Amino acid sequence: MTPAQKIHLYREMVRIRRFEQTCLKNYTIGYMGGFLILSAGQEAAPVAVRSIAGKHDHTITGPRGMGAAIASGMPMKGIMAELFGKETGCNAGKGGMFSLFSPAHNHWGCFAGAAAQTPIALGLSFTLKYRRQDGVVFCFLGDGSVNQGVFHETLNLAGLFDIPTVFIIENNQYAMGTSVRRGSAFKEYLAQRAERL
Ligand SMILES: Cc1ncc(C[n+]2csc(CCOP(=O)(O)OP(=O)(O)O)c2C)c(N)n1
Ligand SMILES: [Mg+2]
Repeated sequence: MTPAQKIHLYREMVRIRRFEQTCLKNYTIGYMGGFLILSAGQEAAPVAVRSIAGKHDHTITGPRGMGAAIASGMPMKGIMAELFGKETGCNAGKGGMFSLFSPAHNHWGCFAGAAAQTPIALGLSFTLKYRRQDGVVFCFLGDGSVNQGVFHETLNLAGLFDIPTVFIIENNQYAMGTSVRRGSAFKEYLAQRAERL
């Protein structure tokens, strides 16, 4: 990477951090309602993915997905307005945190149920393959979400029908209060779950 490219990636990460800090400030004093799920320390993951994604590629996330929405190029004003429940929000202020999506930016949003985004990612990938369209789907999920049954069903179907989807496990070591060591039978690395497919 050139220095200019590195600075661009760093700027993107700082942009996410500053945006989230502003949200936190407004949320704490009660100006912003609903849910607010932040990603401090995890900004590099969506920025890195978007930096390698092509214009036909897609992203989709779990609840901790503000960074991916911002990194997709969705305007920050629309995201902020959504979080404030305003009509000018990216989903007309109807869903807040879990409605940060924009088909125009190939970003399909944050899903609240643990691993709920994984079968949807597979459906998106299947659509691309079925229509013979270019592009791949990058699906983010947390270390705890890896243990959800629906993720296993998703992996099985991806393997069975040869549907290419890139799953990115953001392992921040905890699923709420449960450490990954206590919650996962796979002790070395979580991607082991998909290796036989
Ligand atoms: C199906 C389902 N069960 C339980 C919850 C409650 N819940 C919210 S966040 C969370 C932990 C998620 O952990 P992880 O996947 O590691 O993501 P992180 O919060 O660390 O980013 C749980 C269990 C949920 N959202 N969905
Ligand atoms: Mg986690």
